[in-house]
Amino acid sequence: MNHYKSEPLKFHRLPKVESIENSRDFLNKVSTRRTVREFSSDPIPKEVLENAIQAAGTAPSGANIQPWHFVVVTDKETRHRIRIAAEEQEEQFYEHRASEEWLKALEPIGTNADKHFLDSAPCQIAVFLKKSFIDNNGEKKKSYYPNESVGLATGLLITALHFSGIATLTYTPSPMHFLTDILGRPDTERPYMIVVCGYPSENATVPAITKKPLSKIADFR
Ligand code: IYR
Repeated sequence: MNHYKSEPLKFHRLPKVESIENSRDFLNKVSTRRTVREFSSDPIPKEVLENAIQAAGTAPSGANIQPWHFVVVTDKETRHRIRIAAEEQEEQFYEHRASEEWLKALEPIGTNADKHFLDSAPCQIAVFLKKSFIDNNGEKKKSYYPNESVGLATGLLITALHFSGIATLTYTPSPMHFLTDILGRPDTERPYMIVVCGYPSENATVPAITKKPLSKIADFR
């Protein structure tokens, strides 16, 4: 039996001029995104978070399995528990696990084991990757291309938040299985990233770094 059910594509073809204009507008807008590490405690409107996560959920995924789950953590105690657990790992990382070469690469970013932003930022979105899932027949099935899929969704998430005026920090303590325990997620999921979000604190600074120009990241053949 063929289970492929199709429907008409809804696609609005833009006139060339509008297409170019939109591409330029988007580039200008997205170019102002910076990873922020100093946050004010001002809360984020709930609908902004809901819409951004729904935007993330539009990402393409292997066999449309949508192998992601987002836990939005605004509860102060839970955020603090995550900070304590993350800093424990980070101390190990900076003191023992990171190679000299890695520490050198992080120097221009100015990071260290102190993760105060996990307390100060009003929200942490914990992104989980579903290695497997239960299908409609109650059977356990594995996900396809979950890394690629969840990466795409997380990229959309930070872009949607940026577009909504929210600053983010894509944070990956390593290892981060502590998130599975603290947030009570099943072991069929792997913690993928913490997207720390909020408004930058007044006088927040960011590392003076630049993005590579087009000529260094692409060639046209
Ligand atoms: N997880 C550590 C180390 C770190 C690693 C990379 I790669 C970065 O781009 C930044 C930091 C930390 O967050 O401090």
